[in-house]
Amino acid sequence: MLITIEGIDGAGKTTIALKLYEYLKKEKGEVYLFREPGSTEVGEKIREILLMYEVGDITELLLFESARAELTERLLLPLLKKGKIVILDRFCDSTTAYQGYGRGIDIEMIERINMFASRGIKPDLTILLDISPEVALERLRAKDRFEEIDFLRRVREGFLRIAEKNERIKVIKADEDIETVFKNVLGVVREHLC
Ligand code: Z5A
Repeated sequence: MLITIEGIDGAGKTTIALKLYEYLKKEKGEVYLFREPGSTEVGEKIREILLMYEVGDITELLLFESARAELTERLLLPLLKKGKIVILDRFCDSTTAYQGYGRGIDIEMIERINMFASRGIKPDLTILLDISPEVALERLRAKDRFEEIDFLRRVREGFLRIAEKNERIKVIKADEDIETVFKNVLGVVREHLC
């Protein structure tokens, strides 16, 4: 089973993904937690490149997709074939939301490249942590990070549009306290694991 966690920066994905991982590990035993971009040697190098250099929009898109292809090939395909539970902090929906709705690259083309890089793997469940960019920015500011609000607004709208088109995506309000958000996430996950 593949569970992906999505949302704009500061929505609480990493916090919730880790809590879910710890919970499911206790309940189910073998569970894996990965992040995009990253979780493979090459993927982590790509993350470093993306943090170090300002690159063009197409380069950025292809770097995210390269990290994804590597993660898919080395970890996702083998583990999912064995029936393992995998939690993934961001996946294809992030590319559609950020590079498509955020940067304005053609959505249809992004979806085709997403399919190609992920070898057609579809998450069984996607948790979309939805939060206003204003609240998310406050959280990021506390960590000395600054993002552009208009960009985050477009990305959030993008995520919500993707959710409207996909049954697998469950939208969870992420502006509540961590325990409440986690309880709501768990409710949805439990329904899918039964
Ligand atoms: N990106 C892309 O453009 N295209 C792609 O295809 C992919 C990614 C895969 C890095 O992603 C960048 O890559 C990101 C999207 C882009 N762009 N930017 N800019 P990332 O996932 O590594 O980075 P991020 O989304 O910016 O992560 P983040 O800042 O760590 O956000 P988060 O994981 O959603 O939140 P968090 O770390 O769990 O929490 C942030 C803070 O808020 C932290 O201090 C928490 O303690 C706090 N927090 C969390 N939940 C709560 C609640 N409920 N209440 C109060 N405070 C909370």
